[in-house]
Amino acid sequence: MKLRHYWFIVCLIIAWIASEGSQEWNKDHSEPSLKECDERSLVLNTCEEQCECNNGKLTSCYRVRKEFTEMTIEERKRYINTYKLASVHPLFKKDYEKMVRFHLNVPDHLLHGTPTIFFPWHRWFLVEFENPLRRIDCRVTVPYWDWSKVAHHWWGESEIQDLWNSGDHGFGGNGNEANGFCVENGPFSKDKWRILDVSGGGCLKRNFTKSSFRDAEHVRKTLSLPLKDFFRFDQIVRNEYHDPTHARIGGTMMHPHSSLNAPEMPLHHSFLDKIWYQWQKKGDDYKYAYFKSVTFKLPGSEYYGWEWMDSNNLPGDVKVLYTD
Ligand SMILES: *[C@@H]1O[C@H](CO)[C@@H](O)[C@H](O)[C@H]1NC(C)=O
Ligand SMILES: [Cu+2]
Repeated sequence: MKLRHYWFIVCLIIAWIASEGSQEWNKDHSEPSLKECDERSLVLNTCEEQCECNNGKLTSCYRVRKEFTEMTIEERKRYINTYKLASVHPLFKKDYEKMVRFHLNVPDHLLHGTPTIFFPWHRWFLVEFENPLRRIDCRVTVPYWDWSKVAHHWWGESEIQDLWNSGDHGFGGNGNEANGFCVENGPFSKDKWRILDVSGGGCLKRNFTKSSFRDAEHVRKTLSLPLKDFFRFDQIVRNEYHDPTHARIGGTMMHPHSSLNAPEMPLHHSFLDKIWYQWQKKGDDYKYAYFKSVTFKLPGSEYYGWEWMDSNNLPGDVKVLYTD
């Protein structure tokens, strides 16, 4: 018996030395393979963040937000499935409900009626909303919907590219007037998905008003506004881009108390955030315009608006970029 124990311990020691040795060996051979990324080149990491190669390490990684209808079918399905999981699964639903409540608890006139918090509050919201989705699948970011590209036919549902397509890569179409404007097709149809009780419950509703949105030329002109016209810029985004989109989609998107529950809401606000991001890119004076003068915290958050001005360096070590 004793001898057997002795041999067992000897074997353990040999195994330990061998494993140490092989770890060393692995270390020696894995380092050069990391250095294979070209210095300063842009590389996607396993979470599909865009990183820079620095001394063989991936640093400065950005979440990449893309235009929904330009994403591959696979990416679109991934986003929708993750969103659905986040909004119904017991493990994640609490985070989702928290987000819906955030919106409920901020007076609408403060959030949308003045420049005071509109841009930074929604930028903060997008990251808060995106984080739980990324805990489910770290490749997921909140896409944006560029309605200006389809301004005169934004309500289309039949093309594979349409946001409102009824396939499992789309958001489903207009509501059915004969049935209280409930959406009856796609992944969010009334038999598959429900609005949270805190914001009214029931089916997702839409009641499209089929008139044009502002077009790409309009957005281009808005982006070309000079620094001194910040308030004009802000006003156009809120009054001519933000409000009409909620109103023309109608139904759940129409009312401040329910709109955060509409699956299309983050995509709409992601586009408005991109417009601010593009305007800010024109220079540091554009990037840091106005919000330093707002001295109270964003309602529902621990942050000041000015902490959300630089998408290269957001609170929580978050970096965001938008592709065109
Ligand atoms: C639905 O949309 C139509 C057309 O815009 C509008 O006239 C009507 O009032 C809306 N109905 C509801 C219940 O929102
Ligand atoms: Cu909104």
